[in-house]
Amino acid sequence: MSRAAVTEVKTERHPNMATDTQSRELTDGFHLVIDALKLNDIDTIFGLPGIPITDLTRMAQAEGMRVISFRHEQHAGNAAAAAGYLTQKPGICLTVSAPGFLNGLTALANATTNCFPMILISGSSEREVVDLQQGDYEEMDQLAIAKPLCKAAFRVLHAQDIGVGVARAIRSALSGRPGGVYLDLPAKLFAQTLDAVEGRNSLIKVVDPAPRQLPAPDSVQRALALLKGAKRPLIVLGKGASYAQADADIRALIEKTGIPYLPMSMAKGLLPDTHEQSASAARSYVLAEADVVMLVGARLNWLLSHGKGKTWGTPGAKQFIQIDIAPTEMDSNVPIAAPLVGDIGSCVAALLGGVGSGWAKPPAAWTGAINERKDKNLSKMAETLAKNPSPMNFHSALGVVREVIKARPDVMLVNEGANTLDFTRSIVDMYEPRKRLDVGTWGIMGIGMGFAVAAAVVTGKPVIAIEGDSAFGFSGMEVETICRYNLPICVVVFNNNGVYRGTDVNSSGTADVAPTVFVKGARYDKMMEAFGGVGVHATTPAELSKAIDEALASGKPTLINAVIDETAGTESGRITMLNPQTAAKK
Ligand code: ADP
Ligand code: TPW
Repeated sequence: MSRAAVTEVKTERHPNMATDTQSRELTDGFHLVIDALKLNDIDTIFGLPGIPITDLTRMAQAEGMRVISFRHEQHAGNAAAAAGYLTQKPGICLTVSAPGFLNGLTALANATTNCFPMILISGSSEREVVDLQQGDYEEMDQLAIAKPLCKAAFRVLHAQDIGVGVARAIRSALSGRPGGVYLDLPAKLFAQTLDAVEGRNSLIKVVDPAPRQLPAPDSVQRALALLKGAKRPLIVLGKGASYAQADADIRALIEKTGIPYLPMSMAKGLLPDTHEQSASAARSYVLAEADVVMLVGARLNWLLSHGKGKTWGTPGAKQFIQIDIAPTEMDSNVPIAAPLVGDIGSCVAALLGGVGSGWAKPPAAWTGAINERKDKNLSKMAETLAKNPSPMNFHSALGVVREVIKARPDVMLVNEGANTLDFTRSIVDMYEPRKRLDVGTWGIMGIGMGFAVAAAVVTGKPVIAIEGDSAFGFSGMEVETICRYNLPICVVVFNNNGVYRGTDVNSSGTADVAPTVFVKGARYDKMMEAFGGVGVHATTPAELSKAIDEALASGKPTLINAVIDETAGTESGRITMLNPQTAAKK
C-alpha cells in the first residue's frame, strides 16, 4: 500500500488532559487507483499525461509501474488493446478529459470489435458543471459517449469506491467475450483522501476474472457426431483461438483428427504455417468444397464472406460447428448446426476427450485434393518470389521478410496497409502462436506503432512492423516513442508513393495531385534518424535483408524506407470489390 501522506491529527482525549497529537496515515484517489491496478497484477500503463492525470502517471511510475507515454492517445489505446490480447490481462490506456478521451476512443471501440480486453481510463471534468453544460475545462459527458462503443462503462465518484470500479472494469473486460471497458475518473476523485487502512480494505483482488465456461455435454456430442460424419471436414481457427492460449490442445485436436485447417490472419502460427494440414494455400478450394466446417474463435463476418455466397460453394451444402464463448454469435449469418458455447480451452479439451484414439482420419480423396492444390499454388508462389524485379515489388521485398521470420520465428510481426497487408499475410509464414498483430476485424489503419510498442514492451522480443506508407502515416509520430524507450522495433515502410499505389492522376487539370497520391520519393527513414534511431533507405531485397538483420542484431530502433514499385498492387488490395460501383459515369 503506498503512502499518500502522514497527517497530524489533533484529538481531544479528555477535557482534563492536554491536547494530544497522533499520526494517522492517509491515502488518496491517485494512490488507490494505482494500488487497485497493482493488486490485480497490472504493471503497465499506456497513456498521455495532462490535467487531471499528470500526477497519476508520475506516481504510478514512482510506485513501480511501467508508464509508457505516447504522442497521441489513439496509439496508447492501441498499445493497451494489443497488450490485452497478448497477455489475457486488460491493457490500460490512460488519457486526459474530452479530447484525450476521444482520441483514445477509437482504440477502445476497435478493441471491443476485436474482442481484446482493455480499459480506457480517462480523467474527466466536474460533474456538476458538465451536467449543467456550464462550460467547464474540457467539458464532455464522457461516460454517455463511451457506453455504446464498449462492453461496459463505469464512473467512480468516491475514493472508497475505486476498488470496486477497477474490479468491475477488469471483470467486464475479461469475462465472457473479452472487450473494451471505459472507466471515468473525475478530477475531484484523485485528491480525495481516506484513512489508509480503510483505503486498503476497500480494494478488491478479482478472483477468477475469466471463469471457464464448460460446454454442455450434449453440445459436445452433437459437434463430434457432425464432425465424424463429415467427408470433407475443415477447421477454421480465428484470433479467439489464439487469444485463448489453448495452443497444445488445439494442435492435438487438429493432429489427432487429421482435419485440414485454415488460420485467419491473427491465428497464423497457432500451428506453424508450414504444417502439413494447413490448407492456407488452398483457401478458396476448401471454403467452397468442405461439407462440415468447425469455427474455433472465428466469426462468420465479412472476413469469411458471412458464411455464404460464391466463396462457400453450393448454397445449403455446408454445415457449421461453431465454438465461441458468446452464445449470441450463433446463427448471426447462417444457421449453426452444432453450436458449442464455452471457452475455447474447455470446448477443445471436451472434443479431444471424445475423439479418443480410434478416430478415422478424413477421406484421402479430400486431403489429397487439397494437397494437390497446395503444391500447385506453393510452387507458383515460389516462382514469383524467386524473381528480382527492379524496382522492388511487394513479392520480392516480402520474400526477404519471409526468410527473416523463418530464421527468427520468435520475432513479433505487426502488419498494416492494403496490398502490404494482403501480401504479407499470404507470403510470410508464421511459426509460433500470437506473433502476428494486424488490422483485425475492422481493417483499421493506424494500429502499427501502438501495436509494435506493446509487442516490444509486453514480450521483450524484437518486433518487425511491415507498414504500407499510408498506413504508417497514421501513427508515424510514435517513432519518437520507440526511440525514447529504446525499443527493439524495426519498422519497414513499403513506400509506393501513395494510398494503395502512387500512380493516380488528377483528371480535373488543377495543380493538386490525385487524392491517393503522396510526395514522391519521400524518405521516411529520416523520421527515425530525427530521434536518434537508425534510418535505412533500401531499394533492393539485398539492402532490405541486410538492414533487417542489422536491426535484429542491434536491437536499435530502426526504420527502413523500402522503395516499392509505385505501379505494383491494386486498389484496396484484395477487397477491391467492396468499393461501391456505379453504373453512372464517374
Ligand atoms: P477472426 O477475425 O480471426 O476470424 P474473430 O475476431 O472474428 O476472429 O472471432 C473471435 C471470436 O472468438 C469472437 O466471436 C469471440 O467471442 C471468441 N472468443 C474470444 N475469446 C474466446 C475464448 N476464450 N473462448 C471462446 N471464444 C472466444
Ligand atoms: C482509420 C482506408 C484502407 S487501406 C489504406 C487506407 C487509407 C492504406 C493503403 O495504402 P498503404 O498500403 O498503407 O500505402 P499499400 O500496400 O496498398 O500501398 N482510415 C482508417 N482505416 C482505413 N482502413 C482506411 C482509412 C484504407
